[in-house]
Amino acid sequence: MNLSQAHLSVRTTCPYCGVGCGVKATPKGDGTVEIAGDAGHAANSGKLCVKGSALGETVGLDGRLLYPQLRGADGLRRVSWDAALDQVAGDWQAIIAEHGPDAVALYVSGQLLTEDYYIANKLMKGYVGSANIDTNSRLCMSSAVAGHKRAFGEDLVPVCYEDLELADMVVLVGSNTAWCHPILFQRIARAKEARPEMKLVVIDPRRTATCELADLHLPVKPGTDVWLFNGLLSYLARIGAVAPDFIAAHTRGLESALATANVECADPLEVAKICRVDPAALMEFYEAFAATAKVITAFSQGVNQSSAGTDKANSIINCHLIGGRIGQPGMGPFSITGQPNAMGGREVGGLANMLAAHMDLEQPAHRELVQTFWDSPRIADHGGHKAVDLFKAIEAGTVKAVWIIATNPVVSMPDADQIKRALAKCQLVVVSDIVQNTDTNDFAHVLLPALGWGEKDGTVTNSERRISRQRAFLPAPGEARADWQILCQFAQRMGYEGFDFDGVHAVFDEHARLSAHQNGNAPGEVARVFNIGALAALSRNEYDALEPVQWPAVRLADGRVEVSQRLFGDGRFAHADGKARFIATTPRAPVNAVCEDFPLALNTGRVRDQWHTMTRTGKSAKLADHVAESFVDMHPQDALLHGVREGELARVSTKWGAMVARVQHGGGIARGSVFIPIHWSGQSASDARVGALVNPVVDPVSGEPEFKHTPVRVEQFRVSWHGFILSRQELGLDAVAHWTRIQGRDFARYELAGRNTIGDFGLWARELLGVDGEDADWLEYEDRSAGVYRAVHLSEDRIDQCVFVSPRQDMPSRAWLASLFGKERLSEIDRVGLLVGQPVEKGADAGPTVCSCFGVGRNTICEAIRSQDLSSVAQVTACVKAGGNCGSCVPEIKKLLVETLAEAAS
Ligand SMILES: Nc1nc2c(c(=O)[nH]1)N[C@H]1C(S)=C(S)[C@@H](COP(=O)(O)OP(=O)(O)OC[C@H]3O[C@@H](n4cnc5c(=O)[nH]c(N)nc54)[C@H](O)[C@@H]3O)O[C@H]1N2
Ligand SMILES: Nc1nc2c(c(=O)[nH]1)N[C@H]1C(S)=C(S)[C@@H](COP(=O)(O)OP(=O)(O)OC[C@H]3O[C@@H](n4cnc5c(=O)[nH]c(N)nc54)[C@H](O)[C@@H]3O)O[C@H]1N2
Ligand code: SF4
Ligand SMILES: [Mo]
Repeated sequence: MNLSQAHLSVRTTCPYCGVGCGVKATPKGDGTVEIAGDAGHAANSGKLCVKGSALGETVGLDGRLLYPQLRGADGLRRVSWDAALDQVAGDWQAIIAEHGPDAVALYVSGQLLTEDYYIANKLMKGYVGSANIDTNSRLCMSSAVAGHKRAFGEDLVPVCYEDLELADMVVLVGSNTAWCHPILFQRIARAKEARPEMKLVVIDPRRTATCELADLHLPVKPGTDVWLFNGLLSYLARIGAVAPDFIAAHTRGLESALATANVECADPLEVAKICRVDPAALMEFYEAFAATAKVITAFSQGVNQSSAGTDKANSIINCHLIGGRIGQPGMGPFSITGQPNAMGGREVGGLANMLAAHMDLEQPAHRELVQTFWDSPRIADHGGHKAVDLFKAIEAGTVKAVWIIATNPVVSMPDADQIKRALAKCQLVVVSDIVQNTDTNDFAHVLLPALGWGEKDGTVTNSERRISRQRAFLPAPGEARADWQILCQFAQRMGYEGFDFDGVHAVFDEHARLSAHQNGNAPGEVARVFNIGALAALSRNEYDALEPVQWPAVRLADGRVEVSQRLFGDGRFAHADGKARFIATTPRAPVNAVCEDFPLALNTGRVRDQWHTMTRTGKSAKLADHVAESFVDMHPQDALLHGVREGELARVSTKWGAMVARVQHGGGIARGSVFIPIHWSGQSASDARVGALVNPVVDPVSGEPEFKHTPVRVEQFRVSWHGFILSRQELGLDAVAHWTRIQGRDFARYELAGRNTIGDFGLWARELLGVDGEDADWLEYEDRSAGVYRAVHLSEDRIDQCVFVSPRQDMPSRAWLASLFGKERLSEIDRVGLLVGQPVEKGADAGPTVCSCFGVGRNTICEAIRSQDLSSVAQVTACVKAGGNCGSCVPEIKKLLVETLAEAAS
């Protein structure tokens, strides 16, 4: 980008979830970037959720990894790209020469662009000659992929987003859509508003924000989905809600699937008991499904991340096949993808058990096709290690070098302490990332700086198979390079030909050509539905101007381009005989059952405003407040039983690891389970990395880990004091028993808890805050006998730092204190407030953030509801703005309305 381009809007794609919203980014002269939704993008028509809206706050260069670094005896030191890549290539060559190609591995990510991913896969499978390339999509979508392949013969998502709006019933299974795919959720919400008879069913053990809109919520016992859908299959067959012609012409295997379903699931009462749901509610679901032609069953991690994940997916697909609810507008099974390019990764064959362009490693004809196209010296002929096995092989020493790209496995893998052990033992760990400090980077021998969102160019594919461009609008910082480029430069050092591309468009071109290469039914060809031949041979300019387009995008013999919005409309599936398969799915419980020592089931997942390990969203103050700290959500009775109290810290442990989190009664969880979010790492908290607790059990077909079910124990985490600090300077808090760091607008906030006795508060506080000199402007209040202490460090009448300590949990409002950091000088009233420990002015405490876009707190909303008699979300928005931008907080405002009105009525 050159300077004259500043101030021009660039149309690009959001780097977070698989909805794949179009974004308009406008770099301003002062280094900031203005972000808006792209009204021309079919996924979002101009809307963005709160994470997308906050993208501008995450593109700054603080904390970025900007130069290649090598680890020596005295830590990391900066080196040239040549030195870094020579080192990696030299080591890989030596290891491959001595131990063979399976002794090296890539571990990559659904957050890579398709072009990066294509190169990584080509490098490993065609040149190194090993399929030891796996990706964090193994943790995410691999059960859906395996389910699709079993049912359809190819990894194909049959529907498009519009189908959610055309459906008469949407079933969301194991998906907290309101928080994790907010723009899709809003599309459903608007459709339902226009047609209130449209039915929304949510199947999730928790009562999530998604349930606020649901007509029916089935809070299933964790892990019982196969029983539920086998029960539905059995019911549909029994009452004759089937499509005999469709079944006969287009499917196989119903008999055995049905026989299997009937073994345990023929009696809905029995199913209700096993799934622990109200039998009447279950029947309501079954009857509505049977009575509705246009049904979409959308599923996500509550389905995939299970030791029965692939069977869960197929048990859902079975129910669509039996009634022919597939291939037509408004109907079908719909695996919602998580990461921005989960789909693109699947297109290039980024998993250890796939080839490229939807071809199979096990099939000699497929291997030959790909190898000939690449003109590569070799081709991997057996599957590589899937993620969990890969890190086991690293610990065992059979894999001696791993290159980790755009993922943070020390946080996100199950049994995450095992990942630490593996990396600590590994001969060569290379990490390509965009930030300097991550839990994984701590183990890197070589750190390589990658270009991030806004700096790099390429394509991503969203949940509805729509390919969109990510475009650069910022200059490359430091010496960072694009991931595909780094890999190509490495490949050339390895002596491989086939990596000489004169731009990212050329990589895309090769990928598009391969998708169409010998793709047909003639002898010697391999038919695949994935075909983007129409996008081959784009010039650099055409590629830059590429509009979002769904695949397949096929160039017909007469030159016309045919794009398919949805698949299977003609009843033809991708198995050789053209028929879909019913899969017999025998239900089974999660592998590790709760027991006396670990009596609760740990469920893990996401919160609304953070993205995974927070390396990017963690930089935004706007996103920090909604959920500031890790928590363990549990039922009040379970809390009582285990001796922990709401608001206090608890130690949560499993056979694999332990962490500390604050107890919360969100009101949405049944007895027997607890829920902990996945976002906190060693960078953001002393001990809140939940991956360390998760059992490394995987689905036998897909290899996807059972992230949603690990037996745990919850017990009191005894502390002698609680506290928090707001500070304009970053602090090191290793001496404190428990801490969490939260990004503020002009400061960092630290929540603390200590197990020690503080002798001299003043001394302790000055040391912790790094305040020296007697003449520092320092206000303090101390009540020794009560153990209460507060101090404020001012510089030139502006608040610089403050610290509060108390033996009790209830302390002054952080929102109020945060507001003081925005003031150029503190008033007398502010100072008095600081010393008494609460705001003196009415309304000064907005409460915890509900609406992140406008920074509206809970107190403000509830006060407005009470004082102005508000009764709808629209009125709340009109009054205090909350909910008026991205709408992600609407489910929570609804909940506050109900609660506040109920309070007022009582
Ligand atoms: N805000 C935010 N959005 C994101 C992400 C993020 O980090 N933050 N990440 C993105 C990614 S990569 C992904 S994969 C998606 C994930 O999107 P989702 O799958 O919607 O999110 P999760 O919170 O992982 O889990 C979904 C739900 O599964 C439920 N569940 C647990 N066990 C079971 C079960 O046995 N059966 C059923 N039916 N449900 C169960 C959980 O209670 C949870 O509410 O989100 C994407 N979007
Ligand atoms: N307990 C539990 N664990 C889970 C899950 C769960 O539900 N429960 N969900 C799983 C799922 S679905 C997923 S998708 C994973 C996600 O887990 P991860 O992939 O480990 O999480 P991220 O924080 O997204 O990691 C992305 C990394 O890439 C870096 N990065 C960003 N952009 C670029 C780039 O352009 N190039 C390069 N080279 N690096 C970049 C970021 O700084 C960050 O370090 O977590 C999985 N882990
Ligand atoms: S829904 Fe939000 S996070 Fe997902 S792509 Fe759209 S703006 Fe980005
Ligand atoms: Mo994911």
